[in-house]
Amino acid sequence: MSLSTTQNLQQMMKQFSGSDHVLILINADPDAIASAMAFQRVLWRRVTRITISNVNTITRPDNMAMIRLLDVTLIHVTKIAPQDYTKVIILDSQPSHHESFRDFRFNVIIDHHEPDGTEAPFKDIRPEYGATASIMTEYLKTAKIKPSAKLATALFHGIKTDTNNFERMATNADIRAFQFLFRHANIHLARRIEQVDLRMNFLDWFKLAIEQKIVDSDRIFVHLGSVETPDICVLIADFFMRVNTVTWSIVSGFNNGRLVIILRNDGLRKDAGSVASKQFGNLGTAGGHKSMARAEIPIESLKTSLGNLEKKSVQEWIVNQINAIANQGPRDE
Ligand SMILES: [Mn+2]
Repeated sequence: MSLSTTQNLQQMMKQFSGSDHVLILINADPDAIASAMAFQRVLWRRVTRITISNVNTITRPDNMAMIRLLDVTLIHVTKIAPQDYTKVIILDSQPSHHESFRDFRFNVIIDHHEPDGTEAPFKDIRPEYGATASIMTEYLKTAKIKPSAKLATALFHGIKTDTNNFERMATNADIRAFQFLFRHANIHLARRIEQVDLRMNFLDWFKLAIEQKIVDSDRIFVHLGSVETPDICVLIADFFMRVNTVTWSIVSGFNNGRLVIILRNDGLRKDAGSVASKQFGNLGTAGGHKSMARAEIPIESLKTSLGNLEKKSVQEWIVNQINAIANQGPRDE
């Protein structure tokens, strides 16, 4: 970075005056929500009004819990009047990332994705960072603001989410921010937010999955039929992996004109991603990593291939596709 954080903070603050009505636009996920909270705190009492607005619809239960438990007020972009605002900020995204951003001219862009080339009076884009929350934590520290427990918890959760608990790329800057936030965050609240991943009606899908599962030695399969969101298949596939003898978990459902198949394994055996692409890739899209994979097959190609879409036939077909390759020995390297 050519500018020091102090210079960055000064440059950034120069964009605002006391009469400003500030709009912060985000694609709401934990990192973006936390970054918006931090930005709001930095500008607190320095502008007339600050509104945080989300361009996406928030459906993930953990994000809903974060908003509720940390008292965040978000207004959907369709419910705001853009002309009421004198300054517009985008955090944890850039203007080309979502069509709803295109109608705005931004005064400030702060993000950690690769630069999309959009010009703005103030830009701070650091692709090497694991989270925008880490950048915003530096702004707080530089401004000598001690974050409230809720703000620190939000940033803490944002960094954990975007770095997948530091399993994904993170820099020393992310680690430093995390260490600082750890001292101020409410760890119980952070754990609670992290723990929430279900909606009440998902419990019915767990019941169905447990009742209808097929256990074939160390493999568990279940085809759920039509599901309201493929997230249900992901949650149940992860849930079955928690059974001590299970090495493969394959959960599928129909959603939005496709058969979605979620594959999980213990990471010791065959590569889930290559199993998915070998066995399902010819009918749709498939891929993933060593222990996690996903296939999506358009209903028409499945129907052509199977002859029908009955629950039983679909389930049998998936079991056969997996067993055909997974029985070929412990490793495919
Ligand atoms: Mn992010």
